[in-house]
Amino acid sequence: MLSSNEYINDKIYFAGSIRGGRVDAALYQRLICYIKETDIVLTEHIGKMKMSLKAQTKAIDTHIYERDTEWLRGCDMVIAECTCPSLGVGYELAYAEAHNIPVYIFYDKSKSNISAMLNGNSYFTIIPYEAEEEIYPELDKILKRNL
Ligand code: 6K6
Repeated sequence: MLSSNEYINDKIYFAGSIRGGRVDAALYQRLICYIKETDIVLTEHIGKMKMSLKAQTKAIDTHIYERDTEWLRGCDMVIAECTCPSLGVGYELAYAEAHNIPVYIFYDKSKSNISAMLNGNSYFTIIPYEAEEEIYPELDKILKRNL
């Protein structure tokens, strides 16, 4: 097993719905907290409970797009929670695929159906779950903890 100071931190791009709906924001926050125990989450803001969902100016959205796509190009993997459908997350997953970044997609199969455009694409690792507790051991495997 690697000791904590031997662990190589991965840069994780955590993707979750923002303007697609914030129903799972508290879950995103817990998952981000868990990943941060050993790794670096570039997108901590996804778990913020107080986030304005109002339309922004084109200039602000351009800044968000440019910063997020730069982070996507530079990350080690994308971990997405896709129970709440989001156009932005869908775009990010395709962007990551186009840049050969590994993508892991979680969704609660008792609450939603995953898009065929994700489920049908063998590039993506899709991890359906029914209870939140099932997610954490899967994250341990993805993050290569307990080697
Ligand atoms: C403030 C007010 C409204 O929006 C903001 C800030 N918005 C965003 N900040 C950072 N990343 C964003 C923002 N909006 C979308 N994203 C990216 O798209 C995130 O990385 C999410 O994974 C994804 C969510 O897309 P939508 O379509 O659900 O917003």
